[in-house]
Amino acid sequence: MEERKTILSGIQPSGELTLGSYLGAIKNWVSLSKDYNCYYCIVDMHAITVRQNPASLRRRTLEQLAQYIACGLDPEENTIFIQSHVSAHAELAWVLDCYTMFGELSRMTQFKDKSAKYADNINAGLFTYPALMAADILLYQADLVPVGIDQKQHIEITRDIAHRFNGIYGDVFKIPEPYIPEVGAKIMSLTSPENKMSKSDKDSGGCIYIMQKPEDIMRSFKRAVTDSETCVRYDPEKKPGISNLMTIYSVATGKSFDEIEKEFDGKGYGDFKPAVGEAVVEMLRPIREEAERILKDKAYLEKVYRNGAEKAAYTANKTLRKVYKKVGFVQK
Ligand code: ATP
Ligand code: LTN
Repeated sequence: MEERKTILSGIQPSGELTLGSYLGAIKNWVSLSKDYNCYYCIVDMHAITVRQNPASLRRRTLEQLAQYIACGLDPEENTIFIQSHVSAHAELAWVLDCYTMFGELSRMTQFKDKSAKYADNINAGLFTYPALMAADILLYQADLVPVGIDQKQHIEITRDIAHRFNGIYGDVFKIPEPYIPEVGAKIMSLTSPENKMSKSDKDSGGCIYIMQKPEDIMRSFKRAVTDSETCVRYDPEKKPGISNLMTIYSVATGKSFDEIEKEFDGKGYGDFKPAVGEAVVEMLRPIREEAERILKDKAYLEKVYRNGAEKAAYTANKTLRKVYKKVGFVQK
């Protein structure tokens, strides 16, 4: 039998999971989880590149774990773990730091954005963030990394680091590919559709959270920014707000843009906006209810993250040992 390909992805517990991260990443994680050998982590070490409140970080990490499972990731079938529980991530990140160039890190758009946003805390971790992310991916010899389009540059630098390392020491790392959805790779803010929907957005109306109450979701969709026309037509340049709502509706219902244009032909935004809201409410309802249920069972969550860390560490340590040997560290 051909060996199953490996998938790895992660999300920072730096805020509540959004509709953007669900449609851009987690939805693909779930569909890939049936056919691949999957590792999904909560990257708490990445989260501290921005100052976090310790109690909130701890709470959100467990909530995010419950939400992963509620979205449909079965912990028996997938390895679900917390990044800081597998020390190989920090260890490989240090080695990779020494094979990552200052110049290439300076070109990362996420670093430029975050250092502008958190100008009083431009720490070294924020700068070397991509080397830790490369370690996350390369430790598991991942073939595919399902993410939204904003993470493509980070997968590219991971590939460059891996090529550089392999070029010196032989085939140590598998070269990973990004796996980006055709529709939903970049969900935009509902209030400023020229910006990505982001959990750290200060304007909470622009963002939908997967645990949000139905009435709040409906309110945000009803208030979504559109344009001065009245027709539902896909044109991201001229109609960014409506095109974003069409994208959301398309992924939530499985309908194509053509079908959506026909469905709302002759109807105005007053019909379309609540229809998108309802589709999202129905898509998220079972996830929210299941996550609330799972979150009450702390013993179960603990079992999941302990098992996950044990399984992940087994694979990660194999790669780490190989790397240590290749670079010339004396074996224990
Ligand atoms: P932050 O505001 O802290 O930058 P974020 O809301 O952008 O966070 P991340 O935790 O960086 O979310 O992203 C988690 C995953 O979801 C990544 O794979 C990312 O590409 C994807 N993702 C995040 N936001 C969106 C979005 N608006 N559209 C599509 N995919 C997204
Ligand atoms: N950089 C990503 C989070 C992240 C990640 C990873 C994604 C950290 N490690 C490994 C995929 C694979 C972000 O900011 N969303």
